[in-house]
Amino acid sequence: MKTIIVIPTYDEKENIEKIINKIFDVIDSVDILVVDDNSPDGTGQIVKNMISSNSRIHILERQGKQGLGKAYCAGFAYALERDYDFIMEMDADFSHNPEEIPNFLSAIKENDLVIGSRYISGVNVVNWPLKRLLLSYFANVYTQKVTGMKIKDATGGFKCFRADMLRKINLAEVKTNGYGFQIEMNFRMWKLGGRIKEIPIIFIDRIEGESKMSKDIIWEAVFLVWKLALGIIKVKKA
Ligand SMILES: Nc1nc2c(ncn2[C@@H]2O[C@H](COP(=O)(O)OP(=O)(O)OP(=O)(O)O)[C@@H](O)[C@H]2O)c(=O)[nH]1
Ligand SMILES: [Mg+2]
Repeated sequence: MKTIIVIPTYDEKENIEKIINKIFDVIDSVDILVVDDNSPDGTGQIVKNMISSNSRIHILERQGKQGLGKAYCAGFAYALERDYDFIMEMDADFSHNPEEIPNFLSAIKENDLVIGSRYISGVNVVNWPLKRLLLSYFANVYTQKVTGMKIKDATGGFKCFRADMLRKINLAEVKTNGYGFQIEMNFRMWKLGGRIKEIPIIFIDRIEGESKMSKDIIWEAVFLVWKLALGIIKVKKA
């Protein structure tokens, strides 16, 4: 079974080499794909230097910052073309702990989507300002209420997809680009009848590099859940 971990990056020069090395310390039987949007800080070059001595590392370079959703869709298309069985998502900024990757790979054996959840047993978030935590927590309550999806953490980006299910989604139709992208992908998998499992993770706020969170990303997600719930965005059904 072949697994690839897709890591989108924009200006992650402080983190990218460390996170790749840490992932391989934990598990050496995976490939890593960095999707870099031509980061001005040279993140792409750091990855290319690493590729010269490790064939498990890959890079997809895009012309400029086009948002997280588009980066992920490009990364998924790359992985699906190359026949990986499992496709993981993960941030570059150490908010997602590589030590938890084996838990995803174990749970995906019997599921189609495994979601790392901050809100299964209490609130497992370290170092986030209260404002950011409340935003995330209530965004998830709101998403559950409006869409009816029983997912406690629908906005997180530490996930693993079974490629055969991901293939059923037309990636060109995926609309959302900010953190609503995660909600939209979960919704599409749910409507396809995918087996979805949440496993607990501990989320740690980034220590190095800068956040790309913005008001636009929040508003996009606020409207997205209604568009999904009301069928304004059409998704394939099982
Ligand atoms: N390729 C690409 N990667 C992006 C883009 N925006 C964010 N990323 C990456 O996506 C991951 C998540 O972005 P973050 O900035 O950490 O977003 P966040 O987790 O919501 O916010 P903070 O953790 O508070 O910074 C990181 O690895 C970013 O480098 C983008 O437009 N293109
Ligand atoms: Mg982050």
